[in-house]
Amino acid sequence: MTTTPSDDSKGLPIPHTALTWSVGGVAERLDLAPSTLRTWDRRYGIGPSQRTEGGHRRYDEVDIQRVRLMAQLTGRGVPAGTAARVATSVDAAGLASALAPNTPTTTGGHPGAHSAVEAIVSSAAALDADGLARIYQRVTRESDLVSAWTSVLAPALRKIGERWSDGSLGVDSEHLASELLVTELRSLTRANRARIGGRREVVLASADEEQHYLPLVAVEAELSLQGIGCLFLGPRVPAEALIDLVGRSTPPVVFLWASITRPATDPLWTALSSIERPLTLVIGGPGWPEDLTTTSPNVTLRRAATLDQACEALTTAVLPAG
Ligand code: B12
Repeated sequence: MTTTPSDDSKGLPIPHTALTWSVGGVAERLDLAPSTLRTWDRRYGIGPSQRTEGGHRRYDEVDIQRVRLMAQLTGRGVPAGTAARVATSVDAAGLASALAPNTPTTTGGHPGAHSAVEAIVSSAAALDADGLARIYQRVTRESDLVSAWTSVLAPALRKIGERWSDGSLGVDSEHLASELLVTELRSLTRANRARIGGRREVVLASADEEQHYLPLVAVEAELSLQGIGCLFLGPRVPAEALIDLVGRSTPPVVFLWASITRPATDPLWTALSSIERPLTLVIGGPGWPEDLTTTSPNVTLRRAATLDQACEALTTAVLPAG
């Protein structure tokens, strides 16, 4: 070690300093094995920006914070290759903000939400299927599902959507990220099968021509935790088929999702007027118009803005009062 700067507080702007550290010094400071530091340098380029004349590694403050971020991400289960891509893609300011103890994020409510979102998006961009599966598993087991969805999974999906839209991430990444999330959420539902038995009390469907259905899978998983089973119809359910189903059989509780803006004259609303038995219809997603009402006396229409609200409305409709 050449010298020991006294201030090592996390999250402060990283000082530009001429002071540099040896492998041993960094290892001691960050509580890592020297061999780990050498491996990260050799394999992933997470190393010092300088060497002594004799070829010894010399880390400056920015190098050290990059190693710290690498250690933090791998410590949370992010695969080393993906963590390295994240750590090398940010500059000094990005490192300071990623390492800040209470990084303000748009997510909140889940430990490490900000870096989990980043890790999901980076793993999707890198088509790192194993890494994604591991992060999803960790995130869904670290807190309750509603928090995990609201703070991490939905923000990550929105970010993936933005990156797809600006052309910086391919549709292959979008498919991979959603497929693996479906797998993870379904494993939660399967784990609750015994609690549900054979009951199917809520119909889950996406609107006509609507391909997005991930929120249905999240609702299915959350309801399964509460012992409520679902009839999962999935994406692109024609209005007539849905109305026919709820007209002739149980259950009379339906959750309907739309991400894409619905047509001004949605056939569903015409079809709903023919319903002859009581139906609770909960709608969710940005595709529905603001001012939706139904004239059918048999239909109770509820709008849910969040996963939590959707599950609350569905549970209330299914479970006997009191
Ligand atoms: C994954 C994905 C896909 C996958 C879907 C896989 C699957 N199994 O569902 C695939 C690749 C198939 C796909 C296809 C398409 N997609 Co897409 N897709 C997405 C992505 C990344 C996530 C979808 C999702 O699950 N969203 C649900 C939550 C996470 O997001 P949200 O609805 O914005 O959340 C808000 C609320 O709904 C609420 N909320 C969040 N979670 C929940 C849960 C519940 C239960 C409730 C009630 C509320 C709620 O909170 C948020 C704050 O307001 C979104 C990005 C996005 N922002 O949604 C794009 C996105 C929806 N897709 C988009 C597009 C354009 C398409 C395609 C038309 C592309 C194409 N040209 O083919 C097709 C759709 C064709 C069709 N007719 O449906 C656009 C839609 C723009 C628009 N409004 O018209 C988006 C927004 C991407 C973008 N930024 O441009 N897509």
